[in-house]
Amino acid sequence: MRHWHILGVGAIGGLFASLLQAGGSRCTLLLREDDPDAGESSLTVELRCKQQHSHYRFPVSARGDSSGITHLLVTTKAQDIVPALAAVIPRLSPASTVLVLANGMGYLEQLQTRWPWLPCYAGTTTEGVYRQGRRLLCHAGSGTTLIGGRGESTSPPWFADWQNLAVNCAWEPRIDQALWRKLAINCAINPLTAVHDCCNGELASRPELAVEVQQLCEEIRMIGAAAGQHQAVADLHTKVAEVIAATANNRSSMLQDIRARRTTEIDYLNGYLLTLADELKLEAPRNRALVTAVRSLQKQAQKQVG
Ligand code: KPL
Repeated sequence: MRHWHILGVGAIGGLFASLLQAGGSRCTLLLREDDPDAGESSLTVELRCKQQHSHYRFPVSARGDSSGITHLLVTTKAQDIVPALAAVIPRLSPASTVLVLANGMGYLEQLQTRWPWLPCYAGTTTEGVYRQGRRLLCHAGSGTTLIGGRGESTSPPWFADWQNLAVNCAWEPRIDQALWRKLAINCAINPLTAVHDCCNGELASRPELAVEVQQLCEEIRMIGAAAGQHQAVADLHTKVAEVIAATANNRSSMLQDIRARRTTEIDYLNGYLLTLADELKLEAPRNRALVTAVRSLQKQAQKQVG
């Protein structure tokens, strides 16, 4: 069993740290210097799942500590991946493994450019987990976690730890396709909920928004197909309608970020699509308008904070 360090101890980070520990791995949480628990030597995460409450105690390490890291799970927001990794880079080596579980795309290229020697893997999950308190998580729905590495058709030895998890987790030889599928769904839902300040279900129940979803799906499908991701965007509108129905009462992560005056993942979602559309010389007016609108909401919200 390997020793995993977890960078980004939100809902997804806390869930997978708990699952890894329950499966027999060692897990250490990496906290930011400004985290209220940064001075502690350990902390407890409570995980509620149906009627069950489980407690997991983890050692804590400040990001700036000096001990080496062999296996790193990164579960920050997409825009925080590079700065968070920069804080622990002296602790990593070419023999380390970095696994990023995040929304969006574009971060793998940034990591590759900045630290070409770093072995990076990526994953995507549909586990439904949210925070009820700072260290109190509710595992509300089971999903699937797909993990892979570009050009790696078979799983490396460390993946055995992930096969021990008490959730559905598989090695995905076509990880880019899986990331693209999740990207396309998030791009069709998240910015619309942020701009219209609505829960996911309203994108289906309000006819004027349902039309916007359909038109946006068509534009995303066109960009995906032009980028060679035909499989990932096939039936996109149907898949998006299914996710909207399954998460009707949810507030998307982007709407939550806007309401909490945090930076959103827009640059790694529709912003990523726009860069691609520009490279492919495609018009993408709907994505462009949404990127502009979300960036401006973000700016306004942050002005109110500062
Ligand atoms: O992943 C999501 C998010 O909010 O980021 C969806 C699928 C849209 C659920 O809210």
